Amino acid sequence: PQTIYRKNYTPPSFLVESVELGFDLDPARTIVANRIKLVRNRDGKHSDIELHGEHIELVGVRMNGKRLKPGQYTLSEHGLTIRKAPAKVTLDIETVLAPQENTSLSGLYVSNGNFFTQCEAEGFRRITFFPDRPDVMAKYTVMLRADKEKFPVLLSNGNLIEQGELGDGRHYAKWEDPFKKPSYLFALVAARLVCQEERYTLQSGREVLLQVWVEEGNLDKTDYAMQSLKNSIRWDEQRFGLELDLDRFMIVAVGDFNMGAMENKGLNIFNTKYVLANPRVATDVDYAGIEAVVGHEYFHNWTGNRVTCRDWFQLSLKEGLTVFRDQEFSADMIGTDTGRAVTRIDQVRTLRQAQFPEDAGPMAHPVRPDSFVEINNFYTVTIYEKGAEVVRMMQTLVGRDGFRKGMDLYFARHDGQAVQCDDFRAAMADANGRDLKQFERWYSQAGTPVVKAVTQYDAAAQTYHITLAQSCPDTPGQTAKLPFHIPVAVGLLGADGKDLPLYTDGAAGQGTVVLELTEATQTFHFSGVAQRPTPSLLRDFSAPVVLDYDYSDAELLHLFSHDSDPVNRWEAGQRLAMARLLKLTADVGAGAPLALDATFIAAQRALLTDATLDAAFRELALILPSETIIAERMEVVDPQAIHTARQFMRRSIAAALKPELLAQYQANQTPGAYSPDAQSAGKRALKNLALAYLLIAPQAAELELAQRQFDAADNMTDRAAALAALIHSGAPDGAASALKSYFADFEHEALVIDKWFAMQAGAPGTDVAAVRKLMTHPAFTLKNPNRARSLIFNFCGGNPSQFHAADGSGYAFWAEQVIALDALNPQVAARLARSMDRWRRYVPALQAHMKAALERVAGSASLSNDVLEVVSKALA
Ligand code: BAL
Ligand code: ZN
Repeated sequence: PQTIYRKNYTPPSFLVESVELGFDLDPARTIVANRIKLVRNRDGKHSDIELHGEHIELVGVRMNGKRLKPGQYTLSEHGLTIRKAPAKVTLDIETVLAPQENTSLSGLYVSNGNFFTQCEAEGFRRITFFPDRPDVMAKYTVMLRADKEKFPVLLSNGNLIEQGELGDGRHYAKWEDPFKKPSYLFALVAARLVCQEERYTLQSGREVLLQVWVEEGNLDKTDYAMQSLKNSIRWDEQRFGLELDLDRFMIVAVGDFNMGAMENKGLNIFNTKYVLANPRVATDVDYAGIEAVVGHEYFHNWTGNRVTCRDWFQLSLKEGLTVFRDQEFSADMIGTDTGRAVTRIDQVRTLRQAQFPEDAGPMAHPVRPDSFVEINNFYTVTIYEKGAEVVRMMQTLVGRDGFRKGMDLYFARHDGQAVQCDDFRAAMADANGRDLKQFERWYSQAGTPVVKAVTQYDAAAQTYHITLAQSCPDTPGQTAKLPFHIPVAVGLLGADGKDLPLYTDGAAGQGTVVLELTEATQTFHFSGVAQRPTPSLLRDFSAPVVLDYDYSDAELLHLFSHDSDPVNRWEAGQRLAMARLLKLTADVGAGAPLALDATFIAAQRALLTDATLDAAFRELALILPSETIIAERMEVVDPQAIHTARQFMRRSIAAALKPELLAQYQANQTPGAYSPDAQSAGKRALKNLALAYLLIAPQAAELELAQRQFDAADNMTDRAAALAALIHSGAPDGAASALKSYFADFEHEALVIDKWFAMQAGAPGTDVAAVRKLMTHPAFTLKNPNRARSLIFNFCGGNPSQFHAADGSGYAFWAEQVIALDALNPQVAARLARSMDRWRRYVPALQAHMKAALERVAGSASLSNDVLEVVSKALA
C-alpha cells in the first residue's frame, strides 16, 4: 500500500463551483447522476481533472454535453482522470452502486432497510466520481427519488426546496445546501422514520426547525438528544458568539454506524447509542455521552464545517478543537467547580488509558501527522483527545478571554476556508500578542513528554525552587525531540493544607501560578515561603505529560486530604494506589506474600465517608488505576500478576471497609423519579461502586442486596450495575438468572443487548471459550459494529487477564476476528487490530504468541490497507 505524505500536498488542479446530484434509490441498484461545474484552479499545477472513485461502476461521462469515449479519460481502481481539460468544464457522470452489498458502512449503505451515508473521510468517492478532498468546497443541490411506501422520508443537507409524487409509487425531494462544503460533509437519508421536532428561537430572534429522526418504536427516546441540541445551540451563542447558520437542523439515528456520529451539514447522522435514551434503557453514562456527542457534532458546524481542513493531516484542527469545545460544554452544563473537576478527571483517565499507550506504541503519531496509509486509521485518541489538550493548553496560556479573542480572529480570517492547524495557532498568537512559535512542537512531535521535577527549600532565605526538566521518548520516525512549551500549573500547600500565597515572576499572592517551561531544564523561584511546602504540581492536569516527582507518602496523603485543586487531590490518591499496585505486582511475580498497609486503607476510608465531598468525586477517587494503566508503568508486563495484585487490593479494601461501604450504599440512594443530572448520577455512581465492592466476596446478604436492586430498579443505571456486580461476584446462580431475565426484558432494545454482551465480555470469569459461545447466540452478529464492539472489543481490550491467557488462545481468537471483520468492514477491523499495539512489552512467552497472531493476520490474503497498516506498523 501507498504511504501519503503531508509534505507532498498539492492544491487541486480544478475547483468545483456547483454539484447537482440525482439519486434513484434502490437497495440493489442505485443510479447516481452527478453534474459538476469545474473551473481551473489558479494555484493548480496542471490541466488534468482528477476525480476519485472506488467500488462504483461508471456508466458514462459527458464533458460539456459530449459523451467521452474511453480513450479520452483514464479509469483506474482509484478514480478517473481527464487529461488536458479546458478551463471551464461541466461534467455529467453516471454511476451505479449496490448499497445493500455495502458492509463497510462507508459511502451509501442500507441499515435495517433504510438508506444512510457516511462520507468522512473518503466515502463520497464510493457514491460518485469527484475531487473527494476537503479543500474542494462546493454548493450542492440534491434530488432524491425512491419508493414512497418503503422510504417515506427523504433527507439531505440544507433546505428542502421541493417535493412531490413521481407516479408508480415513487416520490421525490429536492434539497439545497446554501453553504459551500467539502464532499465529506455530504449526507442523505431515505428511510421509514419518524421525528420529534421543535421550533426553536435563537438569541437573535430567528426561528429554526430542530428535528430528531428515529425508527418508529424509538420516539419515546428522543427527549434528551433534543434537549442537548437546544443546550448546545445556546451554549455556542453564549460562550463563543456562534449562531446556527441554517433554518433547519436534523439529527438522524442509525443502528449500523462505524463512528459515534457525523457532523454532515444540517443533517447529522448518529449512531443510535448517542441519541436514544430513556431511564429504562439508558445509563447515566449513556446520558452524558449523548449530551457530549450531540454537542460535539453541533459545534462542528463552525469548527469543521464553516472552517474546514485543507487536507486530512490537519484533522485535529477540527477534531481537537471540537472535542475541547464539547468538553467545556459538558463542564459548563454541570456548572459547579467539582462538576468541572469531575469531567476533567475523566479526561485524564481517558488520556492515560488510551492516548499515552498510543503515543508510546507503534502507531504513535503527532497531533498533525506527517504521513499515513489509510486516513481512517487516524481518527485516534491522539488526534481527538491529545488534540483537545493542545487547544486547552493554548487557553491556559492566553486565558479564557484571550482564547475567545483568538477564536473570533480565526473565524474573521478563515470563515468559508479550508485551512491548517498552523492557522489556528496563528490566530491565537496574533489575537493575544503572544509568541506561540515553539508551541508548534505539540503538533509536530509525537510522544508523551516526561517532566521531572526537583524541589529545594531554603528555610533561612524563605525561598523555594522548583527545577523542571523535560524529555520526550523516541517514537516511530522521530528521535531527538526538541523542548515543548509546557504550561505547568503549580500551588504550594502549607502544613494546614491551605494554599500558600505565591510570590514569583508574574504572580503576587495567588494560590496557583502557571509556570511556562520552554527549555530542557528550568528553575523557578518562589520567595516569601515561610514554611516547607508540599508542592501541588501540574494542577488541573495543565499539560498532557507524565509528571515525575518523588513524592513521599506523607506528602501524597497531605495532598489527598487537602489540595484545593480537586484534580490533584484525585491524582494524589492515584499515586498512593499506584505505588502499592506496582509493589504488589512485583510481589506476585516473586511469590512473596501480599499485604496492604493500614495507612492506605485509612485514607480510602476517610475519602469514602467524607460527606463534604461530592459523591461523584468520591467515586472517581475510589476507582483504582486500571490494569492497562498499571501495565503502562511496567517495563515488562505480566497481565496475570497485575490482575492478581489489583484484585488483592480490591478484596482488601472490600474486607476492611465493609460497614462503611454498606452505609454509603444506603446513604446514596436516589429516591423519586430518575433524573440524569450530575448530582444524582454521582450518587448512583458511588452507591454502585459500593455495591461492586460489597459483591467481591459476597455472603447471602450481599447477593440479596444486588438481586433486590436488580429487581426493583426503575432505571438502567441501577439495573445494569446490579447485573454487573452479580456477574463479577462469580456467584454463578444469581448472575445466570439475572442475565436471563434481563435479556428477556430487553430483547428488542439493541443498545441494551449490547450492554448484556459487554458486561459478560469484560468479566474476569469470561474466558475465550465463553466468548466463542456468546458469538453463537442468535442475537450476535459481526456485521453490526456496536454488537461486534460490545462482545469482541470488550473482550480483547477490556478483559486483560483472559485475553492474555498463557496459551495464546486469546490472541488466536483476536486474529480470527480481525480477519473475519476485515472482509466485512475494514474500518472496524483495523480498530480491533490495535489491541495488539503494545505486544513488545509483554513477558517473552506472551510476546511469542502475540507475534504469531500478528503474523497470521499480516499474512492473510486480501487484507485491507486499514488492517495492513496497523499490523505492519506493529511488526516493524
Ligand atoms: N468527524 C467524524 C466524527 C466526529 O468526530 O464528529
Ligand atoms: Zn468530531
